[in-house]
Amino acid sequence: MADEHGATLNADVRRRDLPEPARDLLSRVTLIIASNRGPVEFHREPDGSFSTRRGTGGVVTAISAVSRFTDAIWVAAAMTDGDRLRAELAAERGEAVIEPDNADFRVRFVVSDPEDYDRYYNHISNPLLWFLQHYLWDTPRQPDIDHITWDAWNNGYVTVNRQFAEEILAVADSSAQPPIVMLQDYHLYLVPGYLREARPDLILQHFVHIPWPDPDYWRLLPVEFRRAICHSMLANDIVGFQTPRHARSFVYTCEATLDDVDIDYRRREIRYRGHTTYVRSYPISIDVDAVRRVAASEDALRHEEHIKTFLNEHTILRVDRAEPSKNIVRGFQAYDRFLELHPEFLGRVNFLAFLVPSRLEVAEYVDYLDDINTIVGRINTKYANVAERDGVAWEPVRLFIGDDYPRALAAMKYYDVLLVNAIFDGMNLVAKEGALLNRRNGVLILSEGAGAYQQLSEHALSVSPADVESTAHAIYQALTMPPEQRAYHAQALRRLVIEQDILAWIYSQLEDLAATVGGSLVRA
Ligand code: GDG
Repeated sequence: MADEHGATLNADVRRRDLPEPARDLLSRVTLIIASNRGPVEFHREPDGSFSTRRGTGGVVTAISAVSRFTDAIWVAAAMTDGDRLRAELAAERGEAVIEPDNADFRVRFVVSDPEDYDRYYNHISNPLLWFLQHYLWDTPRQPDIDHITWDAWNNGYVTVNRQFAEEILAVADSSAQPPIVMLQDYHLYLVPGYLREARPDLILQHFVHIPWPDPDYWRLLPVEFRRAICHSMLANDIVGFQTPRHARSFVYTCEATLDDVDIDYRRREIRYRGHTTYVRSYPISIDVDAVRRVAASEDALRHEEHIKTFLNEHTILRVDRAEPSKNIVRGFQAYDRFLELHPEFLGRVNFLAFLVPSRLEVAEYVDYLDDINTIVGRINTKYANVAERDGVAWEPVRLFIGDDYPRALAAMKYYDVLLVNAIFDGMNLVAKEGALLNRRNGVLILSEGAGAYQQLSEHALSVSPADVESTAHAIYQALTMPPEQRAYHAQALRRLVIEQDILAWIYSQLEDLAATVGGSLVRA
């Protein structure tokens, strides 16, 4: 049995090491990671020196963990003025890579013209690709692919992807060992094609963090965009997705988009113009130790005291970036419906929502935040004066808006129900963090559209994301679940998360690289 933080489980099952073939592969290569956002930010201090701020998140942890076996270099867009200045300094000094203080890897920045970057990031990557891949369009009205979109594609997405490829090539060309390039996500779909053209010998792997929709939905994009994306993605040796479902959709999309693909469905291989791409799934997870550390930090403990004042006999929680794919508004509609159906809960349950404002330069995100505020105001007004709690009027929903990760983790310790009803989600790490940290044997309500569903659904209450009525019933079912059943599922969820943490994600990718393409390095 684990203690309430799962410490025993941790010691028992988690510390597997990097398997030998993968370790052997890493000892013979240089690992190049490329992602839009890098693992470290530079800032210029008044005395002219540079300070660095390390990024957080699973991918950074995963690469740090394997960087002791290999030389790892991270290529990323320069985000801050400090990044750009540091990149200029590196160019003046003729440094191929920058060595940040206290980092496990070196970095190289892609410095783009701000307008190109804006077209790449704010016109194509986020409003277009992200929306497409989460099926977010109201299709009779959106998207309009107009001259602005075409311009953003040709003079933004293509431009910045080419720059990424150039910087990666500069690193690869100066590396003494054969390079393996691990590309991250939808910002960089065109990079593998450019890399393969220039260096047919490179080993390329691309992990897509978000869902991959069916080929019919991709048809909303111009055929030139689709072809360019599929053509380039098939320059990879391995393409990885969060779930087998997304991997399958990718195979179908390539089949529907390109004429000359030859697909082996059983082996999950696509042959295209003499090259084979393996299509695999690697469910991402959390860094169990790091999440526990932040949750136990002074900062989190301080928040905990405050959060406790908002708990009720029953507490429902949600934690999300405030954006449409997370389905926050329908979550509140379901809560409202639950209160209508079960007035016996009036005054006895609080819904706490910790929301991080996100991508406020995209109009739909701003509108969505307004919709959230509107429905919360409506629910709180509707139930004002129906009940009291500790002598004050009951407030059924409490919104916490802001960027505060320790606070969000602190809240996860106290829910009775965690509502994760995303319409579509690559994985959804909140479901996993909650399962790890919660101390009340809380019940997970989980959308079928979340990537996490594949791993966690057996121990969660499933909801179809648009089904407000069933979500209301699920809230009731969760709040009335017998304690022993709650405990059983909560422990099973925690065990699953601990067993398959972020190291399992990176290790399985490296094992596949060693098994499928490692041999070609020996021959080279
Ligand atoms: C992509 C995919 C996939 C919470 N409050 C704050 C905050 N958080 C943390 C959460 C969690 C993370 O942010 C959000 O997790 P997601 O899974 O939604 O990840 P995204 O980065 O949005 O998205 C997603 C993921 O990539 C990994 O592959 O799971 O499907 O969309 O860890 O606890 N973080 C900060 N401030 C907060 O207030 N900084």
